[in-house]
Amino acid sequence: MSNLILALDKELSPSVLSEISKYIGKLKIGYPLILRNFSYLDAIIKIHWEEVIFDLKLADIDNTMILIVSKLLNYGDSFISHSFIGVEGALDKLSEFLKQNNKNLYLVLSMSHKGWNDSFYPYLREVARKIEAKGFVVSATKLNMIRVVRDDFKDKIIISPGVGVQGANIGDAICNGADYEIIGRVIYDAKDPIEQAKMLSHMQEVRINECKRAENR
Ligand code: BMP
Repeated sequence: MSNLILALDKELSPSVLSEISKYIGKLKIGYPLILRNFSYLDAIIKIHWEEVIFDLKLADIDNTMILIVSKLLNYGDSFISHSFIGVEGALDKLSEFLKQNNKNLYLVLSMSHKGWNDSFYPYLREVARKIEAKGFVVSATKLNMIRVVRDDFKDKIIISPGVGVQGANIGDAICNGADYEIIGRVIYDAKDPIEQAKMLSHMQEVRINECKRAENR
């Protein structure tokens, strides 16, 4: 299985997704699909995924975030929240609630778009150190930030968006310390999404092997 996460922001048929899941084990679902309807969600989570991650990028008070994730507890394994909202009255209670329900939390530490300001990272790191998260979202378009976060958090999972349309090359985030690369449009907009998923997982493997060999030299 590849180190890829499919960002499904546009729908693909359950039968196509079932084929893709042979190459890509993790699925990230965001608002575009949640707002579609729950019967589609029902159909696609029946496919055997290693992990279904809800990308809600939560940023609210504890009570509201808990009410939101409660609606989706039966559909997924993990939830993404912003970290800038801070600990008390927000992430403390959310992380406690998810833990009680055997669900995981990922925190956003560095985003991929130009307007994101990484000079706030020291504050986000302080928040992240106080919360028991499974891992972090760190952009593949900023390999230096992946190295910084990996250095600060040795045992957390780093998931990394920005490959393809946003400019990052496949495999580079992993070579710099990420665990998974998140890919959306390059797959769901492809003429043949199954072939594309297969090809990308192969390309990622080749690149990871290349950088492992370079490391051992
Ligand atoms: P695409 O491969 O089509 O660019 O999609 C990237 C996915 O990762 C989208 O679902 C987007 O919402 C998400 N994402 C991102 O692009 N940048 C971030 O900093 C954080 C994200 O979650």
